[in-house]
Amino acid sequence: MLPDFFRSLFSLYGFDFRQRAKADRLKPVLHMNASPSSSTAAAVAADAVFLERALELAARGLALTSPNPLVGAVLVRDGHIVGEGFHTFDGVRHAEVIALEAAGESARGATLYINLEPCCHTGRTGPCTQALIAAGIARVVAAMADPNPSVAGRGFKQLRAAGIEVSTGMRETEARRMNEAFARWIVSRKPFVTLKSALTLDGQLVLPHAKRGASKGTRISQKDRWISSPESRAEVQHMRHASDALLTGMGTVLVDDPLLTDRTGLPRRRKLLRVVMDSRLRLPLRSKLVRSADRDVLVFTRAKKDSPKARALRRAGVEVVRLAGRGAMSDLVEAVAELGRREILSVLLEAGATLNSAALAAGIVDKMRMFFAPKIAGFAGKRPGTASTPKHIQAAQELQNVTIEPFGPDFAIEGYLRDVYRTR
Ligand code: AOF
Ligand code: ZN
Repeated sequence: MLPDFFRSLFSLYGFDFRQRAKADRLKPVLHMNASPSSSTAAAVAADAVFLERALELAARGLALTSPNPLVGAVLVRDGHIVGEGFHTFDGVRHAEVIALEAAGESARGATLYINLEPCCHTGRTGPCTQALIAAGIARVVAAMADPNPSVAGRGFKQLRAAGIEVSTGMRETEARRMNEAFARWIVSRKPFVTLKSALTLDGQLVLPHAKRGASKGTRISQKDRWISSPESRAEVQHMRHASDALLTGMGTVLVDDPLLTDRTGLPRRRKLLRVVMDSRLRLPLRSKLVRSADRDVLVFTRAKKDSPKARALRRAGVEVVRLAGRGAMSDLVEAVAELGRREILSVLLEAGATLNSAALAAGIVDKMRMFFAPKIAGFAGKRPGTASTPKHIQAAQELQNVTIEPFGPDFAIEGYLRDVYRTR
């Protein structure tokens, strides 16, 4: 539950609270269609239930589909599910085809519920539109169009041309959110970057006693060093699980010595790539990152590739990539483009104020997620969590589609700096 204090505070400003409970999510759909005929209302309610199932199935592919999208499919005949499936990259087959194979002959006359437009091109597999037409599907309910330029509406067109009834748009917001990283990458070949930060209510990234040297003589437990609650930190683990790469800066590595791993214990197709912006190649060989490197640590630097330090890092299993070194912002643009070339669809930026502000100024950030803890750091004047002088002064950037979600005593504010679905 959101503490009452925050609820009243934010309702004052008219923020949306994201509804998580399934029942709550279905409510608007059911209400909107409650009249005129109850049979229409029942049909819309059934559509909502089966599309919900398709979205649930799609989500099971989390961390298993990249560089492909998350897709879940449900085939329904006479009100019963006759086949379903979800895509994983290693499984190759598309969700529609898995569902068709499960349904067999029962697919004839059935309705397909799916979160993404069926494809009409040949990639690693043949076009799903043709498979659906051949199987005699009568109707398709798809939450969203495929942002892939090879599909982009042509899948729907082919289905309609074959006499299949196509409805789109129901649950579009959730469906788009689920595949926003895919949408960014498939169009631009750049990864979707989420800037994540945990802050006190007075906007600090560091608590006073967590400052280096501040705890001299006193024993501060790890628990008291955290700004955010266990619930927020569990959500951050979930965000890491959903990401292909994590990006941080040398400052954070030197101060926190973080491991930066996905500790959800859930299966993933590729290891979470841990990436450090380290212009002077200061990454300590004894850091947790280096000691745990297993072809999953990548350092972007301006230092020479064959320096003794670079060679030592490589021997320790770290990949070192040299950047042109035209400045912090262009370094970031170059680094992110390189990650895109490596089929990294999503990057979680977990860094300090300096790298965060350079990333914002460089225009690489798509979404921000700020976890606010109801704590006051109370630094008088000095702001140890922030860069001493802002290096990248710029106009304020406004976030779009802002939502707020509670995590224990904390709340997370999420908002977008770019609409990845607006390509023109
Ligand atoms: C998927 N899984 O269930 C659906 C996809 O190279 P391919 O043949 O796997 O094609 C990948 C494209 O197919 C993908 O970019 C998307 O546009 C479309 N739909 N892809 O991986 C699926 N339905
Ligand atoms: Zn397909």
